[in-house]
Amino acid sequence: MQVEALQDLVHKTREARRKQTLPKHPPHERDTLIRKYHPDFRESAYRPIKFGPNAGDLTVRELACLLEGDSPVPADLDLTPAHSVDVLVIGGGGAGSSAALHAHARGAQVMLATKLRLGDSNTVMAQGGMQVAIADEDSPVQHFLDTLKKVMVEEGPSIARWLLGLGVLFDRDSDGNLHVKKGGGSSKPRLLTCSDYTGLELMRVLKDEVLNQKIQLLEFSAAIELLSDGNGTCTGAVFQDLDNKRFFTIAAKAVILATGGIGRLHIQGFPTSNHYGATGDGLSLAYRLGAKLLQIDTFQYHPTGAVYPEQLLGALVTEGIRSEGGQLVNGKGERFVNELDTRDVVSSSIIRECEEGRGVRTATGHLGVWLDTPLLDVEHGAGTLEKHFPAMVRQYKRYKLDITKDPVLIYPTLHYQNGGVQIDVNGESGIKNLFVAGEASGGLHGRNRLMGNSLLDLMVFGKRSGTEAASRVGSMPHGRLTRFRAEAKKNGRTGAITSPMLFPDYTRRET
Ligand code: MEZ
Repeated sequence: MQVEALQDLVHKTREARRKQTLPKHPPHERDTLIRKYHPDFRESAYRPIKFGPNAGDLTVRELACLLEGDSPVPADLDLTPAHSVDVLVIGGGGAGSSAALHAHARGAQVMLATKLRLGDSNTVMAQGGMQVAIADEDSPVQHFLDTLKKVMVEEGPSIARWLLGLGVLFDRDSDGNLHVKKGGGSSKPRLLTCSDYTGLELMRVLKDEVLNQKIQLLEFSAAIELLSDGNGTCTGAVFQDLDNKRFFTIAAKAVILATGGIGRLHIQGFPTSNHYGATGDGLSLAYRLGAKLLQIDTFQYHPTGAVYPEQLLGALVTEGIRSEGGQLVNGKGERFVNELDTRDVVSSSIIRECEEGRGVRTATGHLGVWLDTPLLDVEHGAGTLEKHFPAMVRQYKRYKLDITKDPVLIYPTLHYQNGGVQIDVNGESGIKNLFVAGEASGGLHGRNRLMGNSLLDLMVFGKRSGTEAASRVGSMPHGRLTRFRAEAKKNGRTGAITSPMLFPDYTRRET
């Protein structure tokens, strides 16, 4: 049956559902649910890493292969640097731009090199907002209780002031004050938003500022190996020019990895909300240099990824819609979870509904449940959805679907890598002069990141790593290739798989 024909039950049950309140899951039920349905608990998807700093740790098979992968750099490459800089930033998203701007502001000579174009990143895909404790009834302490790391929440308000000064157009209330919304799993409203274009607006402004400050920029230059002095200090990186495929090196007194997430590895076959370049490159690079990774067994599956139309498979349907009252409805027209429970609970509940036969199947075989979007206009007045979520309305309009009139079909989508490279309070990894900021770093959010904390994380740790990296002014030793290749060889892993992956493999295969 066509998806449109199955929507009827959502319209028919709306009035009865409006009065219904569903409690959040108590802790013991939550654990049972997650263990049974959350993809992080599918044992067959995991295996131990064979060698390197995390030898023996479990991670998903897709990532384990890349961490053990061989370097694509020819062993006899001439390492004479094409450029020598104080601070080399690898990655052109929010974390990289923030790091470059702060290092530049402290007088460092900065170069920002990125695989795609400046701004192509998961930052621009972040729709729902940035958590900052600025409301009267809120405080960084309260934010900390909802989160994990102290420096991140404490620096939120000053980061918001910095962004406002640069020109970010955050939403305001009718008195002109900054408007804050409440996100799922948060005890107070503290999401700063730019309707549902928050990350795009942040990136617009950061990108302008990187260009205004004339920070040296290398686009379409993919980092494929980090260099060291042979004694545990990072000294630069090897790149591949994606136009002519040539290798070249950049020597640096400090390197900041801001290479983003991992969604395009399509772990366990999941679709993703991530941008095309999100192939976890920074993890392989840092690992080969000896940096320890943290919590690489846990990933965030955002509850509401688009299922239909197929062209949007995996695209984010912002949590903001649930924060404003959008309800999740199964194929029988029933609600089945408190929509603002934590993301792991909501995603596990959706997967349960689908596995137990209460999902909705599209003509091409994809399963999902409904997100009752028209309910927002019913509850808050006609035009609410269009006014608060213009990006979402437009995303579907391109396919002739009107989400103000009809619900949308959704299923969890691979959204965020909870783990990553272990860093200290200034963003430095276990390798001297190698900093990591944003999604490539790990340990800040535990196993269940709150909505809106990633935009804050990348701004705060972009700033901290940029500031600290700019202070590393020691003499610059000549770079060497890592010894990881020898270790890979010892473990029989030469040549078959090279990493980083750089781009997802969407080669059409015969079935
Ligand atoms: O931080 C996020 O993941 C976020 C804001 C997502 C969203 O639903 O919009």
